[in-house]
Formats: sequence, structure tokens, C-alpha cells
Amino acid sequence: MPRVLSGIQPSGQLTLGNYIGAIQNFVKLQETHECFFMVVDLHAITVPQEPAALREQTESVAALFIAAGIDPARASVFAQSHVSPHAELGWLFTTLAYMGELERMTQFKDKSSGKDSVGAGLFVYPTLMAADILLYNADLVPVGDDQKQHLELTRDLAQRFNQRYGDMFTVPQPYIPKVGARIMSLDDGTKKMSKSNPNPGSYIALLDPPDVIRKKISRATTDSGRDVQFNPAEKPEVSNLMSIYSHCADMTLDEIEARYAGQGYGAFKKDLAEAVVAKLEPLQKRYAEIRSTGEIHDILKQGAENVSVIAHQTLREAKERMGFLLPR
Ligand code: AQP
Repeated sequence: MPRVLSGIQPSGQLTLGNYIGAIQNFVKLQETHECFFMVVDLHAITVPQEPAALREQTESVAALFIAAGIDPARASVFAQSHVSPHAELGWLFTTLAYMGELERMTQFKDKSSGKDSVGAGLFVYPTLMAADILLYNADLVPVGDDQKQHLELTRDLAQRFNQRYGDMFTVPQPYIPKVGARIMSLDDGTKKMSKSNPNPGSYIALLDPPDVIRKKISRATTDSGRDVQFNPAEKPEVSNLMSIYSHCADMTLDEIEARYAGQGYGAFKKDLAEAVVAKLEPLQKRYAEIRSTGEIHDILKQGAENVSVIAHQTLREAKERMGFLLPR
């Protein structure tokens, strides 16, 4: 069975972008693949995190995985920091990467731009991501469009290692959804929706109550026209809302255009809000149940146990090939 690995940072409240771009594919892939899904807490600290919030968000992201339909009996769900080989193999890959290739990463450029001091962790983020994936020799990595560049670097690092030290790592393939790979921010149709955006009005959090969702959608930026038309180049905000609608109401973009022809944005936004509320309602209900039982700690423990043997074996082999004297 081909192997899938992916992760999400507990760096804020998960958004509809994380759900459409990533989690919903995790749920599908567990049917046909051996799956490993992580809460990547070591990645989250590449920007400052408040300790209590990091702990809470780590538990929350794991519970959202389960609430969204990931079945811990079929997929291993774990916290990255519970499996120490991630950090160690991450260091080994940092020594294989070049400054120039890390400097070219657009996520690094976006997150560091305009800042006086930029953490070194943010710079080497992609080498840790490479370790996450290669540690398990994953065949397929489901990610949104924004992570494509990091995945290309992972492939380069795997090939570099294999060339220097002999074939060992599987060179992974990205799995990017055709629709919803890049859900945009509600206040700016040219930026992606992000959970760490300081303006909560820019994203729909998966746990936003219905009234908050309605308010955020009614305030979402639209252009000055009144046609509900899919045209990302000229109408990025409306097109983004249409993508969200298409996903939540299970309608095609053509069907949406036809339904709102001549009606302006008001009716469209109102129905969109109800579609999002309806889509998230079962997930929110299940989430509340999971959090009330505390079962998530057992799920994370079991997940870390499942994957640890593979992770330690891979790390040992990589160290051996690189010339480390292994303890006897
Ligand atoms: N707007 C988006 N549209 C589609 N997919 C998205 N993803 C993120 N935003 C969108 C996908 O969600 C997964 C988890 O991403 P992550 O938490 O590891 O980091 P990220 O890509 O940087 O996501 P955020 O929400 O923007 O987090 P912050 O604000 O902390 O950086 C990935 O598969 C990503 O592609």
C-alpha cells in the first residue's frame, strides 16, 4: 500500500483553507493508503508561540483531524515532537541544504519580510519538513498549493542524499487538490487564507460559531461590480467565495453562476454563509465530544508508538550511511 504523510502546524485556529486544501484529502486518502498525519509542533515554534496556547492548539488540531473523519484505527495520528528522530534527521538535512535554495523559498520571504529580526528556525523550516517526509519514505504528500515549493526541495534533498550516500530515500510526489488548493483570505483576494493572520476577519476558523461565520462572510471583501462570476484574475475575491461555496454546497462553479445571475452579491453571500455553517456543524459537534473525553491523548500516544519504530530505523540507517559511529 503506498504511504502518505502530511502535517499541519498548531500555529493558530485551523481554517477552512486548511480543511479544503489539506484535511479533506487526508480523509479520502486513508481509504486507499497507509497514512501518517502529524501535528507539526516543532514547525509551529519557527515563529513565537505562547506555551499554553501551543499546548492547547496541538490538542485542538489533533482533535480536529479526528472530528473531520480521520480514523485513528486506520491512520497514525501523532505529534511531531513525540517522535524525536524528526528533529535529529532535520539537522542532518540542514547540513545538506544550501543557503541559496533556502533563501528562494517564498514562505520564508513572506514570513520574514518587513521583520527586524527573523528566527533561524524559519529559515531552515524546509529541511525539517524534508526530514518529516523522508523519515517514513512517504510516496505521496497531500498539501495545498503553498507547500509545493517546499516539497520540491524535499525531493532535491532526497536525491542529493541518495547520490552522496547511496540509494535510500523514496523521492515523494506531491498530491495537490484540483479545486481548493489555494483558498484566499476574506479581506484580500490576492493573499492565501492563513491561520496566523492577525486579522481574524480574514479567515473562517473551523471552530467559528455560526454567527461569527455569517458576520465574517457578510463583511468579506468583494469588488464593486455585482455579477457572481468566476474570474480569478479580475474578480479574485468573488471567485474565492465561489470556490468556497462550490466546496461546501457541492455545486459546480457554473451552477453557482447560473443560480445568482442578475441577483448581486447579497443573496449569494447569505446562502454561502449558510452553506459553510451547515458544512462545519457536524465537525464542530464531533470536536466537542472528542475534547470532552480526553481520548485524544491516547490517540496521540498510540500514533507515536506506531511510527516510532520506522522513524528510529530510518534515522539509524541515514546516520550509518553518513559515517556516524553508531553506539554498539
Ligand atoms: N489557504 C489555503 N488554501 C489551501 N490549502 C491551505 N493550506 C494552508 N492554507 C491553505 C494547507 O494546509 C496545510 C497545513 O499547513 P500548515 O499549517 O503546515 O502551514 P501553512 O501552509 O503555512 O498554513 P497556514 O494556515 O497559512 O499556517 P500559518 O499561518 O501558521 O503559516 C498545508 O497542506 C497547506 O498547504
